[in-house]
Amino acid sequence: MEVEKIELRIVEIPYVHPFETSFGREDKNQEIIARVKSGDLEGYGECVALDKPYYSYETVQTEWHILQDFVIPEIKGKEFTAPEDIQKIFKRIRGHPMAKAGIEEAIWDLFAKNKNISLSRFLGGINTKSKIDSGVSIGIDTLDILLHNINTRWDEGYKRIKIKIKPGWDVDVVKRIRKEFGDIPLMVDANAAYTLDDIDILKGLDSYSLMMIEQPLSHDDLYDHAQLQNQLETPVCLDESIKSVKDAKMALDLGSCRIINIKHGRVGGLLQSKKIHDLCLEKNIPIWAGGMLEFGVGRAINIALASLEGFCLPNDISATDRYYEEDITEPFHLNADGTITVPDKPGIGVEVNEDRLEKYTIKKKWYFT
Ligand code: OSB
Ligand code: MG
Repeated sequence: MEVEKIELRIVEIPYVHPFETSFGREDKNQEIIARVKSGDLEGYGECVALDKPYYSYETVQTEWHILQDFVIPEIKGKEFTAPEDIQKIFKRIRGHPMAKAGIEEAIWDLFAKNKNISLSRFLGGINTKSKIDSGVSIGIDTLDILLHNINTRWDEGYKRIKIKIKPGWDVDVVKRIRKEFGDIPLMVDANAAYTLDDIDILKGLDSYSLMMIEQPLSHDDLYDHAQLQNQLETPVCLDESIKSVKDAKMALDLGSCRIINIKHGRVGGLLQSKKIHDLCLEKNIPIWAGGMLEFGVGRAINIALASLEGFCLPNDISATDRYYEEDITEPFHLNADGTITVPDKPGIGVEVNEDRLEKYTIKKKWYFT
């Protein structure tokens, strides 16, 4: 297949509630939506970097630059026999996984639509699940609002609760949640806010039967995490630190974690995600899909990924109404059993609504027209 046209858009949608992590509080999200065309077919991808370089060095602006100036010119006129062919173009571009992922995923979508099968089936064949387990990630807030939010989400049926922590908002908060909600499946995510000097705090979390502690130490570290995991009963789960299959291998060999969170954007797309999935399945390492507060396109891609058999823990993939009042695709709903249904229509399996896409677009450009 030849990609005849590509469109990039920066789309901005306000959150239903501000979302606060250890790196800050935000009230809206910006994503790049990539659209690739071949004949009558359209494939969609979503670049998931935030607009500030706090979670990762990439931002919406760096994604645009990398795609426009280095990736898109290389795609022009190329014949693709499979989505994997894009890797040749990516090879000499160092880093920038989220930029790469958005365009790679649009090409996967295009191929799946061309084969008339869902992205889930295209990625995982017959072993894929028809529903994925849904968890919810709850931001930092006042204690009252936090407890209220947990109560609401638990009632809605989410299979596990994740709260964000940071120094000064950790052990006491967890203690209080255990007191109010008993033995619910609970985990914490520090987004790299601690160092080994905080070992006593991290050990303090150990007595609350948490499912895992996500990314307690530096975003680029594997070594200190290994020292930490050695001293904790609770599994460490790595998010920011795993940017490639190689990182996953090193982390597992070093004993830096016992669980891995896979984000399609963070690791450079679906091929890399699948490779990490395959590695973890072989080594019996539990994995789940992390989220970047995606819009409908990115969420659909995340759901397809999480339908692979190795994803055995609840994912950070919640219903659309937990993030946005209105989205660029039809909303995803939470089923009564705490799952989200994997679309079975071709490709990502949801439609992009042109009017709403236009409504929330703040910049757009077509290439090769
Ligand atoms: O660390 O998992 C994270 C959101 C933005 C950036 C980083 C993270 C998150 C979340 C939200 O936790 C997950 C979701 O999309 O529901
Ligand atoms: Mg995280």
